Amino acid sequence: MGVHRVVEVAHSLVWGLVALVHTPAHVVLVGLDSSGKTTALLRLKYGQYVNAVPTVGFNCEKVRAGGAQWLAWDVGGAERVRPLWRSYTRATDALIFVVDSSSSSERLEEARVELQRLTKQQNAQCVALNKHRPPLLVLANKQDLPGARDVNGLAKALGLPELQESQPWAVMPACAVTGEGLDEAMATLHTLVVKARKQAKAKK
Ligand SMILES: Nc1nc2c(ncn2[C@@H]2O[C@H](COP(=O)(O)OP(=O)(O)O)[C@@H](O)[C@H]2O)c(=O)[nH]1
Ligand SMILES: [Mg+2]
Repeated sequence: MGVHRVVEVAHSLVWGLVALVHTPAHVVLVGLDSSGKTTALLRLKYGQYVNAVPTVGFNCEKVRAGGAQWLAWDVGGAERVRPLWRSYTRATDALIFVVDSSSSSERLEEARVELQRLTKQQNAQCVALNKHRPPLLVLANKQDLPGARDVNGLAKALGLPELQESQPWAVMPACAVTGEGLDEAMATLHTLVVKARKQAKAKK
């Protein structure tokens, strides 16, 4: 390898790293209505509790969390708008599926069906486009409420261990109202995103 080539490779490596750290990762928040998506997003944005009104359309905020910059999209979760999730999740770097950890078994089952549908669709899209799967963070929200399930119980109820091996995922506890756990959850997601980007680069 000539000196020029070495410099070239070193240059592209350094800029690759800079891009990894500074380009905001696109992340989409999905989940059933009232799971706390907007509260979590506004908490991340303003560092305090903001009373969220039910989301019409979507919210988009640039936030810093978990040691990274994010461009976060919060899409409504009502049944009639769930088919729209697909358009937002197509080209994202990561997904956050927010769950109300205190919800009834029926509601959790509804969440499981939506989550499995979403990951299946995304899997098909990624295979078609020859892209890697964006990592999935399940945010076990509302941990402050009585009867909230822990992360293991939620992972099982949502069928996370049965997801395809090519789908990176993590589940983290949080309370969007106080902000507890949010930064740790975003740091975990960031680790998965960096890992996925590196693997995608290595494949090229
Ligand atoms: N106790 C508790 N309530 C929460 C939490 N996160 C959100 N909420 C409440 O749940 C309701 C729905 O929240 P919202 O963010 O609008 O849900 P979205 O429909 O998923 O965007 C609101 O009344 C929030 O104040 C949490 O961690 N704990
Ligand atoms: Mg909302």
